[in-house]
Amino acid sequence: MSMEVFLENGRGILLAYDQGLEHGPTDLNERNVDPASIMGLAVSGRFNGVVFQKGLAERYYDGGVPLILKVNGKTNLVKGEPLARQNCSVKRAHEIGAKGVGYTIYVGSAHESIMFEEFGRIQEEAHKLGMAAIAWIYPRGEAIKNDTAPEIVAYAARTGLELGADAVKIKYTGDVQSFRWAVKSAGKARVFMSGGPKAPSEVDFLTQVRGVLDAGAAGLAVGRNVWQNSDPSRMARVLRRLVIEDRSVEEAVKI
Ligand code: FBP
Repeated sequence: MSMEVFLENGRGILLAYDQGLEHGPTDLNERNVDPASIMGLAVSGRFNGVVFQKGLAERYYDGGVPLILKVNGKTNLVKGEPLARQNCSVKRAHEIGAKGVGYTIYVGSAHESIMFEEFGRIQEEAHKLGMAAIAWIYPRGEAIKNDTAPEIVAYAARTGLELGADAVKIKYTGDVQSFRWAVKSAGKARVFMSGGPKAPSEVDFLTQVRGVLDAGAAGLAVGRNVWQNSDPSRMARVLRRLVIEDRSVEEAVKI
């Protein structure tokens, strides 16, 4: 299944908003705690897709941009080896209007085989319905000492390709050269950078994004670095200039 619906000039910026489940409302403020504000931002900021869990999608998705329905997730209250099981069927995601499903796989976890099995089934069901299957691939658990080490990130990317993901969402290694190997390892699976906590400065974040693009990635799936920004709409415009229009950081911020 193609990712084309989420791409413009071969690039895409996806607005992620499942942190209320993954981290709790401590990530949110008076404004962005309202999912309707994020749906509005996705449309006005011309994002290439928005990522919701089922509960938000059913109540707030308005069809303004393509939807990726996240079909698994967990809170950060659970300790030990990470496992996130499926919580929404692919059929339901399709009924809600999703063009893709998202699923997190914690590679390296003692429970990775359960997530491999679930993702395998979800990918087949999604493709039958003409939807993309996007894997958030996060190396995590006792066995993982450094989840951004180049060989670990490349392994994560490759795992997504091996399991049939149309796109993989992985963390940046911190330098273009090593991330290029991760992108190569992902083969025909498109690579999206995972945003992470709000960066110390806007330029730090944008420089990371420029790095992943220069390494051959398709774009990014980002949440906190956009909707925690003091001016999310401006950040959306800057990101479009950087990612879709392929400008330098210096040019992109001149708005
Ligand atoms: P951010 O840009 O806010 O990091 O969002 C990307 C994302 O993958 C979300 O979809 C997810 O909620 C979160 O990161 C998971 O973060 P982690 O598991 O690293 O705490």
